[in-house]
Amino acid sequence: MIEQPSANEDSRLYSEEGYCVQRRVIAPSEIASLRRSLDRMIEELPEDRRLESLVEPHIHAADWETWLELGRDERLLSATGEMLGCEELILMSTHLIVKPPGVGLALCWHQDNTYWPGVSGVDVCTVWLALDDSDIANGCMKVIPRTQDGNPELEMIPTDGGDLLGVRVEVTEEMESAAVAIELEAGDLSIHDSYIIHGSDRNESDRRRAGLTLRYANAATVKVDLEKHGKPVYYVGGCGDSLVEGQRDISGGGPLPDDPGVHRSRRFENR
Ligand SMILES: O=C(O)CCC(=O)C(=O)O
Repeated sequence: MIEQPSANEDSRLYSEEGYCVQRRVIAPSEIASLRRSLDRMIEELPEDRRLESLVEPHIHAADWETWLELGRDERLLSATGEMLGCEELILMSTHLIVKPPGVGLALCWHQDNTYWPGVSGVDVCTVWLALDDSDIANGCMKVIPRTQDGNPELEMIPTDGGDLLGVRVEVTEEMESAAVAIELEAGDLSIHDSYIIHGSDRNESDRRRAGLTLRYANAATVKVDLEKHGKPVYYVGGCGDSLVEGQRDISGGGPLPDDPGVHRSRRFENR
């Protein structure tokens, strides 16, 4: 289990090691409410539907506003802005990764940035917010520190199946032995660089493991081709200088739009 670093160490950890952890960011009552929303979502799905890939709840959930509102939450934005060293942020996507007890799938070692068509730029990170306690037994995320160095784009190799993503990157035993398990309590979050190698094991425990990923980028340095991206990009924080035509401006806490925007992603499709 990793120790809580002091607040002013987070940026150094993020820029050197490629990740950081922040504890008790979202209050237990708010987590309980998000969990209720998730549970309602799950109740609506066919019983045999896998839960590891509930994509874009901020677009597809019946109460999408809840998840979009979270995407522009000041606590998440200030933590993210600090790590990326910027004031203007866009939210590119969200993804609920729910590993049911006993059967939750593994995610093989992979990078994030290489998955996202239409995203150009390196100042991109993922906030991983724990909705359930997440630990080694129920398949918490693991990262291999410093593998983001130089933003390498590693080859994606097809897996034999039985995992969530169906692809992996090559990792030596030595690299794997340096992996850090990111154990979080519900309400804690981690932030990882989009090039760091990360993954997670199956959930062999009798406890669910649910986390929400939010993919943020520096609006000033990262360009997103909306056509290729296939879903809305939300401008969530900043003075507006880098707001691009086609992005949806929800910065500043005003009312959310009436609908989540035009998108081609199918409801809770597999990633
Ligand atoms: O939830 C996990 O186990 C892994 C998360 C992940 O791969 C990601 O955030 O890209």
